[in-house]
Amino acid sequence: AFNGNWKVDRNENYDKFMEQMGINIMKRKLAEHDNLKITIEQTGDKFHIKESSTFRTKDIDFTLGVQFDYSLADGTEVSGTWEMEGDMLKGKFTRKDNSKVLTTTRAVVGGELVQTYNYEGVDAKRVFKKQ
Ligand code: MYR
Repeated sequence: AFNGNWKVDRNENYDKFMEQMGINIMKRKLAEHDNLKITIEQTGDKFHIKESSTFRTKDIDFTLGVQFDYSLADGTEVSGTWEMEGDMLKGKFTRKDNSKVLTTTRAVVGGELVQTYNYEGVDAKRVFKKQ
């Protein structure tokens, strides 16, 4: 269900979320319009993700339940896991710089890929359309 090419269509509360993450206003303005595209290829419990945005392109491989490292577009390093719960992917990542936790989910809702984010009490959402 997650497989395919997804392009960000809209954000909800993403600026506030990034502010809570400690990202400065100039980077937030750029990130709000980062034109993020992700390609998801799932094979069993293994995922290959191609991320492309105005900031960078990046390939990510992970296996459900297995911890991996990831750098956010601003350079913040996190480590954590994705797990599947029903039809929803649930991610829990810990920042390496301050040990605080970022949680995120992915689900396909009405043909759109909805990714939620939570950090220190602030929730946000990015909604992607299939290409
Ligand atoms: C992936 O599955 O795409 C890689 C792992 C994602 C880890 C968590 C992503 C959180 C991204 C938050 C970006 C907000 C910048 C402050």
